[in-house]
Amino acid sequence: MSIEALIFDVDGTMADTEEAHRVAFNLAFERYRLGWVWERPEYRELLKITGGKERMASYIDTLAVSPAERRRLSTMVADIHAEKTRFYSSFVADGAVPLRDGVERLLREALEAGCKLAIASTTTAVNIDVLLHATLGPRGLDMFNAIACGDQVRAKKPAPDIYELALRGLGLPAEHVVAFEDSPNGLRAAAAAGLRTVVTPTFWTEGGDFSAAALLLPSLGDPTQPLPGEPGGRLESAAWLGFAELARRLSDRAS
Ligand code: XBP
Ligand code: MG
Repeated sequence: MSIEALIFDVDGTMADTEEAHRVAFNLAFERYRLGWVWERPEYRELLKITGGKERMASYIDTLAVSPAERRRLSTMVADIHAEKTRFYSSFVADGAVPLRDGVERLLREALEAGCKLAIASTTTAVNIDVLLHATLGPRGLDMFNAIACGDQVRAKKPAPDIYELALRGLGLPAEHVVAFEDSPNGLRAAAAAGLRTVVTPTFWTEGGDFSAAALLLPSLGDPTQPLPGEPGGRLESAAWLGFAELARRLSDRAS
């Protein structure tokens, strides 16, 4: 079956964003004088909860505070998250978060081949808008036929809802679409929506269960950033994943 669209996750997949998210969370915590600091090891664990607001709510549940204080903190989550998003989106607007190797190349190769593009992300729409503008230019958003993100769905990854919303936006069945992810939660969400998935983990997600991935690579690679040991390991025709090889490999798998 031919590939008619690619659906990309954003955080960790299109760009390695989680350090910027982590710094933004800590600045918002400081602004609200909460005394919370999420260091890298703790944040790596906290990332198992998708959604910044859900992540903060889960963290509050672990705090040794009175029920009244827990309730007070819970009522602040939305405001703290809005402040965090202001910090994060300003970092991204300043160019602090580049696209990962090969992402822009594969996006453009897919469009040139007549393939549609979509996004299925847990982060907020403003974060996606700023990232696409900062990295792909003022027309960056126009490259995508559908953008499913944030609170558009109640059940976040690993639930399939955000991918099902993106598929509806594309008007395509899952069999004709390939997903790109970086995390076990994201892979589970895409697989539950019936999508074959290419996984490119980051520091924040490496070592996860990616057994359901159709293809597992350290990154998509680029002519200027060739993948070590390729072609010949997981790739056949080049040391980076080109759209032609992706279409050939994953169309074969579907038949
Ligand atoms: C990313 C997330 C998001 C980001 C932070 O998951 O879970 O919560 O960590 O962004 P995925 P927000 O890559 O699977 O979409 O604070 O805006 O949620
Ligand atoms: Mg991700």
